Amino acid sequence: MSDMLSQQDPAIAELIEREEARQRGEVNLIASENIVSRAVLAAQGSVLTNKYAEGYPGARYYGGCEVVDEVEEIARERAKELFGAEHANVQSHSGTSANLAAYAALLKPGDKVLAMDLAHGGHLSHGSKVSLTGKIYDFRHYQVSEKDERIDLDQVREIALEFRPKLIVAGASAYSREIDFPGFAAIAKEVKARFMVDMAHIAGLVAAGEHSNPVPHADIVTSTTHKTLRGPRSGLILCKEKRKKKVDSAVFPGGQGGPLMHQVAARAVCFGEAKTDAFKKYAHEIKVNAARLGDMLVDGGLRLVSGGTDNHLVLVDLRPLGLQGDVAEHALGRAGIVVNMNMIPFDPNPPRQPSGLRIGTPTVTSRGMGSTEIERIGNWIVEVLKNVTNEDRIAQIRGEVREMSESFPAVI
Ligand code: DSN
Repeated sequence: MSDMLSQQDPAIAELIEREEARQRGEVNLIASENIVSRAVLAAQGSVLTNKYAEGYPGARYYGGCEVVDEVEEIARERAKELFGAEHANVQSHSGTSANLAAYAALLKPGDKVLAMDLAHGGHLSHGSKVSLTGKIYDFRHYQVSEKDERIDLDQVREIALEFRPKLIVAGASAYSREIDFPGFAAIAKEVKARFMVDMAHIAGLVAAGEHSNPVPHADIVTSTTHKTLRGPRSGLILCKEKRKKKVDSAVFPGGQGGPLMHQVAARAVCFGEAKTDAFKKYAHEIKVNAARLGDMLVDGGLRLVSGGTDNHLVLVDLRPLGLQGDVAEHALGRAGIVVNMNMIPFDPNPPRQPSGLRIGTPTVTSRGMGSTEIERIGNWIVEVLKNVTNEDRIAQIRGEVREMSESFPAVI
């Protein structure tokens, strides 16, 4: 914490210090979170925040953009190289903003879209009724199969043949299996639909070659940059050169004003980091840690949706222990283990008392935790979930969690 902030605004400085201490002393297993490097933090906290730069490099609506033009050019080039894309738009403020822009570039209001059901692992911005996306476009949803809780491309094809969507969307926020992008692309081609992938959760795995890359198969790929990709909170859109104009104008002026140039710079830093061998090793370890943690939870009597994981997360069915997600999330929270309750496919319970937990390993992996720590975390989770009313034992575990967690860096 800078002395300047502490002197000028002690209330906010103290809250930032408290949040740092919380992150240092807890085990964070939120699948969509991560910790960024000091270099990413430095770019975000830079004077680039002062600059208005509506438009794109070389075609701005403000003077004084010669430096930020270079920043954005570097960010775009690095994103293109990292994912093998012809064009990158690095201005979307978030993943949902990126999705809104992608839809606007491909669709007209009222057009039909086929995407994954939120209750089966999809995302709000994939046409939920409570999202603007579900109000503007006519969404229908595919689910995972009841048999193995995986995406069933036969079901996707069947719905697509009957519904005749203009766009098919693949991508999820609570799905633990590899997604078959060529399989989706073939269905889209058959029904003459466009194909879009939202790779927000798995972007870091894709960058490192730990998940197949959707870019060669999709018309547009959207992402966030702050999940497994480990950059600043922001969005990203990748597309072919021929869609560049529509995508760029859907972002600005279509849906946003001035880009956040400090965030654009932080994205550039993140894309640079994602090319390194150290990042590739981290992305591999995320998967190793998730698989190991999943095994431990199964050994402890829990069930994993689809029986396991191919990526950074496991979706846990709590019903074998007779628990609901809200109770489990709160008990683990009291022990310093941060997770989020989640619906499981075909969940008989409501979203606020769902049957599942979503558990991910990006943050603990970034902090340097490996098999030894994952085993301790797995044991703690099982013990807490079997003793959700034993506050003495939960408090003891809280102490053990803090001691282990504080021995790892909270900023990398
Ligand atoms: N909220 C994010 C997640 O947790 O998956 C997606 O936007």
